[in-house]
Amino acid sequence: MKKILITGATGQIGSELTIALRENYGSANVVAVGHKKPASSELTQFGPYCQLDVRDAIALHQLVEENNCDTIFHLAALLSAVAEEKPQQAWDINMNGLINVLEISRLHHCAVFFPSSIAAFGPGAPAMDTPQDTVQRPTSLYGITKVSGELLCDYYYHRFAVDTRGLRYPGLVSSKALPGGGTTDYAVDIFYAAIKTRHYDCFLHADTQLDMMYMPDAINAAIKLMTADSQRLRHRNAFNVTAMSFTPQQLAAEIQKHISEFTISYSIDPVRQAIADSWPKHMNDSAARAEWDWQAEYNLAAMVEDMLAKIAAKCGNK
Ligand code: AKB
Repeated sequence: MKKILITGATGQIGSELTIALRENYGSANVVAVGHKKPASSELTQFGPYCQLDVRDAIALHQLVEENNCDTIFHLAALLSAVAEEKPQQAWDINMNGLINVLEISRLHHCAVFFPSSIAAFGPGAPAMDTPQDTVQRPTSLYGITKVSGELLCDYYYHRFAVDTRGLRYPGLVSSKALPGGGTTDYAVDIFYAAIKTRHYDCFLHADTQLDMMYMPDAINAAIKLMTADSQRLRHRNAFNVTAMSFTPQQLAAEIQKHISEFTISYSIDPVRQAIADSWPKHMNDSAARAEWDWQAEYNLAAMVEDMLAKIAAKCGNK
């Protein structure tokens, strides 16, 4: 990776991955792309930033050509809950954005990173120890775009030799950018509530178990996969990766070890609950471990400790 373009750079993964890539590959060599003006100057101050819509194939093409990019991290997408509100728009952004990136990569010989998700599985897949290769019949629109994206990336690899690689991320917990419109967002919101009001009203049931990962591990996984020896990759796209698996009740209990007065209540959002109930509780990520030595650093306790310190500092509550 010498010259990198990253779409969705203002999003939850993008805002941290851009910084990490700039640290590793040089600020001038990472072109950040977002559909809006970034909330903080961090993305624009230290390297190139371009505002464009990933559905604009001509503008995207021009940018890749002008910058002579050899790698694209394509993160721009609508997440699960918002995709249920706007299914047509989600299909348009998630699928047309991806095919634009793949076409440009075919023409310019770029490698492509595509983040899939636990959402690529549906109720027919085993919820525990979900295998790398199993039935994928997702019931959410977001999940349908993710499984279609996995297949499209496989197609571009087999048909046109585009070096596509991807991960099935679990819910991601991060201290920087807020997630927007996801089903696993509760696992971030809860920290702000714990710091600010000592109470959180959760939109998922107390015992809804889902796979999760702390953002430093998610960033590390993306870079590690993109720099892995291609000879070892049997799966390439859509590797299951996980770090921990917990319920809202278990997360709240871990937070209470640090903030004893913290309380949690539950007001269920039926749309997000139905989505969560259709997803794996715990994926098997042995293929990622075997093919590119994937290993998470953060477990629940380490993640909670770090998140509380970072969110407290962010909220001026040091
Ligand atoms: C979402 O909740 O939509 C995402 C995901 C699990 O892909 N965080």
